[in-house]
Amino acid sequence: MKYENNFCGLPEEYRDYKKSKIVILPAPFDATSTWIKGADKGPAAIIEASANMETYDIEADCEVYKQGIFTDKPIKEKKSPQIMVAELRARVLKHIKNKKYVVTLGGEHSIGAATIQAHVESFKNVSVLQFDAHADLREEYHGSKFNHACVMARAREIAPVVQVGIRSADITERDLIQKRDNIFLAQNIYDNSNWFSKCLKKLTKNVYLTIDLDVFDPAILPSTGTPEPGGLGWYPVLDFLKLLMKKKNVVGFDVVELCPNSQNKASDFLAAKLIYKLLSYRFCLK
Ligand SMILES: [Mn+2]
Repeated sequence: MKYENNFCGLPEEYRDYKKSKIVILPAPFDATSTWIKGADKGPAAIIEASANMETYDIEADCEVYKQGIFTDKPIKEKKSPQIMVAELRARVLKHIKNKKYVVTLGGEHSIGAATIQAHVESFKNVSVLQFDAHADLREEYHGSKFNHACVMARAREIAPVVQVGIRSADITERDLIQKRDNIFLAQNIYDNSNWFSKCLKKLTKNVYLTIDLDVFDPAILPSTGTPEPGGLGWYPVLDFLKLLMKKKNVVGFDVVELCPNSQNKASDFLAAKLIYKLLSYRFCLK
């Protein structure tokens, strides 16, 4: 695909590795998803949509691409989650060592095992903030600890985890969901901002952000593996993320579970814009 290696379709001077502060890392992995397949097409669809996006952000009053955005080659591993996690983790660690701000594009959520680990290892005192319709707290799923449905169970072993937008779970997750006060259910937050400061208080100074796009309402983001009704809206999510970027040091993030539909590109565009907005907030807001 034409745009595969150029997020935002930037001219050469703004996508040189050495000069770039930001790295976009495509991780087109989809081996464990259970219903609608196609998350492996997500990164290319996001990158293609991004090339058709206007690159001045009105809200942040800036052109964040001028910080330099290098788009890396996609992670090749397609079958085994363990090998993919090892490869992706190594790639993320390399970029962090080179002082890059890493944004990973999924792929299914199992890629989070690698990105979360790499950031928790590289920065002190990191907490993980997950936006998702699903808690992903299963100890094991379909015989694997690396399944997308277990990604937050793995994260909890190495860092505090705060979860936002959850509205679907398995009975085996019931106790964890009821016991934890670090979960902000969609039913309680979809129409208000009362949770913003409570949520920020649960996080440490350094935060790794993982966004499963199914956190959004399927009315605005239908192209995902499991489109759960009752999701969050565009502006409430942005309002919170803007505040998060101001108050915390968000050390990196990933955006996962786009399952593109060739007939409707709105979801692809939303994902691209969300990433660009997050970068604008991170690098331009004072
Ligand atoms: Mn999910």
